[in-house]
Amino acid sequence: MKHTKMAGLCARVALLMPLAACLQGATVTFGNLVAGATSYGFDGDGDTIADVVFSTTDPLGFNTSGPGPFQLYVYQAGLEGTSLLNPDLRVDFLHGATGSIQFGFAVNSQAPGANVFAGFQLFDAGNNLLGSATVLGARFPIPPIQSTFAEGQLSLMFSGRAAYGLFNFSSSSPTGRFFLDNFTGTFGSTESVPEPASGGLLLGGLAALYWGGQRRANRRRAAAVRCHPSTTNGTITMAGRIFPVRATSTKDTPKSNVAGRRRIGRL
Ligand SMILES: [Ca+2]
Ligand SMILES: [Ca+2]
Repeated sequence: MKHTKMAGLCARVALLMPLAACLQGATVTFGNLVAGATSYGFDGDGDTIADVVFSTTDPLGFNTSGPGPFQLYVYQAGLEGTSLLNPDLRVDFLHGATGSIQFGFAVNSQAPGANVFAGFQLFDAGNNLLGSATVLGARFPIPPIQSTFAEGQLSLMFSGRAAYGLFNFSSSSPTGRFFLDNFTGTFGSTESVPEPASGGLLLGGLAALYWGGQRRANRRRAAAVRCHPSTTNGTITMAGRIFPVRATSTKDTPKSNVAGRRRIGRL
């Protein structure tokens, strides 16, 4: 029986372990971006040191006005900047990034085309290219309308540890602007607890729950053993305390048993 319960717990741990790993990613939403700033820092672990830093060479800096509410992949307010440069934006990872990067983007073009896109390149600390991707912007159905501006979602899986990334956005508008939002990845410092420790804590917590339950069950069994009726003097003894037996009719028996169980439960 115990083995069966432990097997059940192990199965639950196995189900929860991937969840713990997933929690180590982070999504940057630029909610506190300051208009006019030329850089934006994301502090994933709360130690006041930015772990992911976005920067532009545009002296006018970023904007926060955004493309409006009718977009699928970009929400007010993301990070807005000029798309007239190449690169338009750079991101640096203080602790490196691993696995994959994903983000939503839009540009101020209403008509999709070959010159409406987002391009992204990732490099390691030795300036070696780890991966790159380009996604054309499109307008998606958002019933009863569709995206106001061409947009898309770029996903890039890669091996190694990325040190920085370069963005190049393109818009068909002469006042080219891009919007970036929901920049998602694993940035090293986003884990407040390292992965193995997370698993250990999870196992420890489940084990404590299991053994706590066993102790409570043992106490209840011990109390039940101490609970034995005296048939000669009309009393019942529970855990050393004596209670009078009021009635012996079959009608009262279930209620008395319930009361007895409630008392045992409070011991
Ligand atoms: Ca930090
Ligand atoms: Ca550009």
